[in-house]
Amino acid sequence: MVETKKTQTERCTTKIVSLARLRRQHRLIPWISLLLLVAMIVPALYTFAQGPRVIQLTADHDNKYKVPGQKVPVITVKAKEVIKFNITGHKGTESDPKYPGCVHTFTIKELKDQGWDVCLKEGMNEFVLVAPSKPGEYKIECMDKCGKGHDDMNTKMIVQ
Ligand SMILES: [Cu+2]
Repeated sequence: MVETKKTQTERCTTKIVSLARLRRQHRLIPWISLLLLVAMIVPALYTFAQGPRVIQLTADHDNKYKVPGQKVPVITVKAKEVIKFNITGHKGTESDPKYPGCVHTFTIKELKDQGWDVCLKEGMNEFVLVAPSKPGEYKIECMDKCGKGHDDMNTKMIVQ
């Protein structure tokens, strides 16, 4: 009988101790939440501060789009990604009177109304575009009749 009572007391003490521990753990929850929140916000702020990803291209003399380090240029972007293009334009062999002042264009026919129709001038062209929301393959092409090779002046853009 005495032993049973002792065990009960022990059990009670254990319960109180674990309750106290639980309370201590509960007190930690807001701090853990805050820490998680900070861990989530900091990378987002960092990305925001860095600005959009920059993609470099050349629209060259020989009427080809070129990406440094790529033999067959392919641009890969994420759906709705904001991209900053730095495109160096070099005049081809002909000028198209339909595009005065442009040496080439940077056009996706089905996205013209979303700004994907840029006149490329001689020298550096910097502009920002938003990738389409629909994943798939898109064809970037030159609409400015720039001479020999113009009909094949295009490059693939993959939207993931
Ligand atoms: Cu062209």
